[in-house]
Amino acid sequence: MKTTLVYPYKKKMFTGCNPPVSLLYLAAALQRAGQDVSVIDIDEDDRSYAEVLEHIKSESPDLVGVPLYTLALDEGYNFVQFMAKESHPWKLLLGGPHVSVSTDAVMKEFESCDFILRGEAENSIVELTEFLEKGKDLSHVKGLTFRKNGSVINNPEINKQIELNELAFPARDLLKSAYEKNTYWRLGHRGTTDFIITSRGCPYNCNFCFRLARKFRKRSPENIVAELKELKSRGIENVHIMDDLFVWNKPHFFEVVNLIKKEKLNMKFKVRARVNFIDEEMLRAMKEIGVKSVVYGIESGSQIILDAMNKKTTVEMNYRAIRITKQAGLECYGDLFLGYPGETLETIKETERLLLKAKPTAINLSVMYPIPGTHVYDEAKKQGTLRDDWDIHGRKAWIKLPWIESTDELNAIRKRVVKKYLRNPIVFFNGIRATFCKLDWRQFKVLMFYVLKQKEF
Ligand code: B12
Ligand code: SF4
Repeated sequence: MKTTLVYPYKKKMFTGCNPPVSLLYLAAALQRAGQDVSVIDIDEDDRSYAEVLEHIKSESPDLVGVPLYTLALDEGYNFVQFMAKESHPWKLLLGGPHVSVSTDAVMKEFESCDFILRGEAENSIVELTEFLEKGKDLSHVKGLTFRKNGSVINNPEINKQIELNELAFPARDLLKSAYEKNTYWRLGHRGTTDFIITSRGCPYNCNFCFRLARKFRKRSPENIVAELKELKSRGIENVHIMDDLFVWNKPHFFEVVNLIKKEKLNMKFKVRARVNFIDEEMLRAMKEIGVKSVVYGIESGSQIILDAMNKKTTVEMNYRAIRITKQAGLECYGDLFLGYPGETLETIKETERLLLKAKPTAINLSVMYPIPGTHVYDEAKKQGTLRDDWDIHGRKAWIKLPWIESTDELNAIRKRVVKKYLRNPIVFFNGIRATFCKLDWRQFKVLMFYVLKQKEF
């Protein structure tokens, strides 16, 4: 039984490109179970759908797996439709965040889909392939949705949470050629950049956030450092620790840090952190082990909005986190968005004030997208403020605020805020220092191409 997992989304941006770690986790589980598996990433050599399809055919798989994301549903659909144009011998399996919530809609819209695996799928994908191989009754595969005699069957959820320390590390070998071609990189880091996930689930309940699994589980320090050592042995020197909760438990955080020191890993890190857990001692320790930048979910500069989001942070914590991070000599990145219910021109001004006063090194300011499965989406639906909805043709859901008629208006405001922030001389200077001075030639070319493409700055 051969499975091919495909990542058909272009992840390549002017800021970098990440490997499809979720698929590499699934592949590792299949490999460990003795199954034949391959992984295809569209970003390797900037392939077209036709080239990806040719590659899939050359693998002669029995099962092809594709992830779906709500915000990229149209892209996922286009790819699946492209595959379905020709008859093929394999079964199509869909998985990932979007299918886990909108299962029935996906089964309806994606007519060529044979199976869906809901939730974390390392165990269930192994079960599915083994059941298919042996021709066993699929109604016993937990978390599986499938078609039988014209109807859709949803098997019960997987009750057992996956124990993270027991998982095989992502099967990066399966994308060896992509790694060798330096497909994966981040702006501000020379050479290959990879990412790791040190925990899953989250004990918080931010109203806008989509979580596949709620129960918080973290990997042991030994397990985390073993994966880092493996990355190092592959020649990867830059690692992004992607989960917010890496800093959640201070003793655990220091155990990881001390182990990294002991192993003399000498790598460069970018770390995500929550503003309410960070302090000077942790930042000093981060600097010592090679952390270069910290990313915070700042979200907003308004307390009213932070409270409405149930973020459990304060504006003061946001200011403080940015200040002490920069004081520690680290770059500070902030993720924020505009348009949460309750947002007004005044709350946006507060966000703008925070950006211009605290001056994080770089920001990612977006507009609010309500994702199915989140509290804010459900509430907006109940209150009649949800406009449009996600569909396979690229339509996006948004939440009506009393003072805006479309997300375009919000986007225009967002652009104005970003421009003001970027035109601040200190921000501009820091931005140049954090990016241009650290580029290798290839990254420089990508960035210049992007800058020249912009009509205005
Ligand atoms: C790193 C990351 C990225 C990176 C890299 C993604 C990559 N190459 O894998 C980048 C920056 C490219 C990215 C992009 C996007 N991301 Co993102 N990303 C993440 C992040 C932080 C970690 C993902 C990860 O690797 N998790 C660890 C793995 C093991 O978990 P997992 O991805 O959920 O995978 C498990 C299951 O979902 C399932 N599964 C996943 N894929 C498949 C496929 C098959 C066939 C099967 C059977 C099962 C299956 O099994 C996996 C193993 O248990 C998550 C948040 C999080 N903590 O998970 C957001 C997250 C996945 N991203 C999200 C979103 C919205 C996006 C974007 C749509 C954003 C945008 N505006 O474009 C894009 C879409 C994807 C794309 N175009 O590539 C949302 C998804 C919500 C949703 N309902 O769709 C999340 C959950 C963040 C959030 N809370 O809002 N992302
Ligand atoms: S935004 Fe971060 S802290 Fe909030 S629920 Fe999501 S992962 Fe947890």
